[in-house]
Amino acid sequence: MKTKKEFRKRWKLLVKEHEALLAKPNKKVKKGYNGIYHRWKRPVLTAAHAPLHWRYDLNYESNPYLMQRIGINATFNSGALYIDGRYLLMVRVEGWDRKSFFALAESPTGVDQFRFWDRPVTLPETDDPDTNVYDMRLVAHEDGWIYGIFCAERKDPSAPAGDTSMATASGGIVRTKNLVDWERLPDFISHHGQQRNLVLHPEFVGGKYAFYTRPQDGFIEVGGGGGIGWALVDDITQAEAFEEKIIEEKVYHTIKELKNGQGPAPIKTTAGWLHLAHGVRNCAAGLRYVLYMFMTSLDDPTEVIARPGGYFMAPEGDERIGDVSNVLFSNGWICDEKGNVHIYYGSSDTRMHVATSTVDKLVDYCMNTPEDGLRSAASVATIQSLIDKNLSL
Ligand code: M1P
Repeated sequence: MKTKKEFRKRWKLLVKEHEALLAKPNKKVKKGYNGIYHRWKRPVLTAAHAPLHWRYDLNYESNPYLMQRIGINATFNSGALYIDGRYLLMVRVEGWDRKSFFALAESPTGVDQFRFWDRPVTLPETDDPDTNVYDMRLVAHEDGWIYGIFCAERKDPSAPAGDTSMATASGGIVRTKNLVDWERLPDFISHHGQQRNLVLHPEFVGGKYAFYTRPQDGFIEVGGGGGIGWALVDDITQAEAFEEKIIEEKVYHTIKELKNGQGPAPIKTTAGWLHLAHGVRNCAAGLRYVLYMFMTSLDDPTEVIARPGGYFMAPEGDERIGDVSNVLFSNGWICDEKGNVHIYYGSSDTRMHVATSTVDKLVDYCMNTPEDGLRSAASVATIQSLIDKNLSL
């Protein structure tokens, strides 16, 4: 048993270490800059950033050893929102118990000093309680509400006795005006399979709510379906998609061969909607998740107008290692009033990072990066034509 004095001493040390971590400044990585975006050196959030009072019972009588009673395993895949110069992340926090939940973290700079709000989000449930919730996209819709669209996972009721892995995924929807009080709406109803990657478009289209969907045959496999779909919904308080049109397909022998999914809601630019997405391929080492971009037309958001080939960002260095290794996933980015873009991405289902760029650069990247020619010979031809162009200078 520790004495009260030892207890206090250890607590002081914990607070000191935690504060030092939260105050660590971040640094732009300048070495190897590709002209498109800068990575930042430190993760912006890790499990260790979780507030101490979420984890420790601070009462000497009930916790004389000052043990951590509740553990946080990971902080990743965060939605993002920019309000009055404040950078907000809706973080997927995963506990030692494997349950994910949501918590807001805020920073004045967008690249460091992220601090969790005092309490995680108490998410209202539907009549069919969620087992696990994750990957919330935050969208300030033109209807005046801030929406949180996330994956609601439940045990598959049709699972045979003894099967403890079969699950279902649906699009959960909440909305708020103040980021504190959340109203849960019925889950998105799809007639085209499970939905683990649902995203709300920020504007009405033809007077309707528009969603990026991903119809999938099963919980993990998208199967014969898949691709980034588009669905219009009359009433978001009873969201039901009768039709889903695939606007961005998965393609053989590309970075999105196995599956793909819309990342955050797209950013509106004068040249079109900028999209960030993830693409997944399979290999002997398992699934590899990378980020890629594309653009759609302002007149018709279902028309893809730019398809830069290959990946935009792939796991590098420490990002490659984590609970689910070789994964980059993004469901949040922020465009400020000056056109600066903060891209928030999770690495290997473990921690959160930021990369920075600008709208102008990202549009240039999308419009002028050659498309994937889908064959080795086409890739070589693309390189040859760039060499020819350079040699003619
Ligand atoms: O584990 C990698 C990712 O797997 C899922 O993404 P997808 O549905 O595209 O396969 C999600 O669980 C995501 O959170 C996770 O990062």
